[in-house]
Amino acid sequence: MLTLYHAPQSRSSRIVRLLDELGVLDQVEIRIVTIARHDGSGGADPANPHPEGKVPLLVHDGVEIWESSAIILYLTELFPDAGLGRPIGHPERGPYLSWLAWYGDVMEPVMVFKIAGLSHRLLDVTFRGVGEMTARLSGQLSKTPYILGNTFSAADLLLSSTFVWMPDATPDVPAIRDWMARCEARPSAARQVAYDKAHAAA
Ligand SMILES: N[C@@H](CCC(=O)N[C@@H](CS)C(=O)NCC(=O)O)C(=O)O
Repeated sequence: MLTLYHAPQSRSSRIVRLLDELGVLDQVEIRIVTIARHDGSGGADPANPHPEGKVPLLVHDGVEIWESSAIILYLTELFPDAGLGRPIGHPERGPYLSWLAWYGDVMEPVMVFKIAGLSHRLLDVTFRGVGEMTARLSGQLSKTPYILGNTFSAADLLLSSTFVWMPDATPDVPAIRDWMARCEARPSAARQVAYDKAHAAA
């Protein structure tokens, strides 16, 4: 039994999209919950068991999995047939794990600090900044069409979700813009938007 706690137009939207890409939307119960939004609207939902009131949260046979990158790794291993993860022994396994972790440990903090207008030497030393983040992405994407190589993976889905969420923050670099266009041309992108629109009232 798999349950995803989801708030439309939030970080859990990318997990709905992943379920679609995996072809398993019908095998997961999606429970729509409210969350506290940055604009002060909404609020934590008592129906959401996430200890911090956040989404996404995946529950599999009573076991909770939280944090987007962990959920993505979990789901791509549970449903390997779509080829969106990279199994142990695959030459792209190391980069797959690394980009998933890099998202949460570097990319997300860097973007949040930038949008919050925060700047501090310790933040720069620890996470670097938007310039370095952009260089890291474009360094890979100028060599290969997707972040791991020649085929789309769940790492592309996770990393690109940042700029789906904040299009104005997309670096004006051809390799990144072209990669975003490739990722967003996938039918799952439009279906995810339609899904959230249909459930937006929650
Ligand atoms: N690093 C976490 C972040 C989760 C997160 O902050 N989710 C937001 C939605 S965009 C949330 O639930 N916010 C409600 C709150 O902070 O109470 C992940 O990627 O899963």
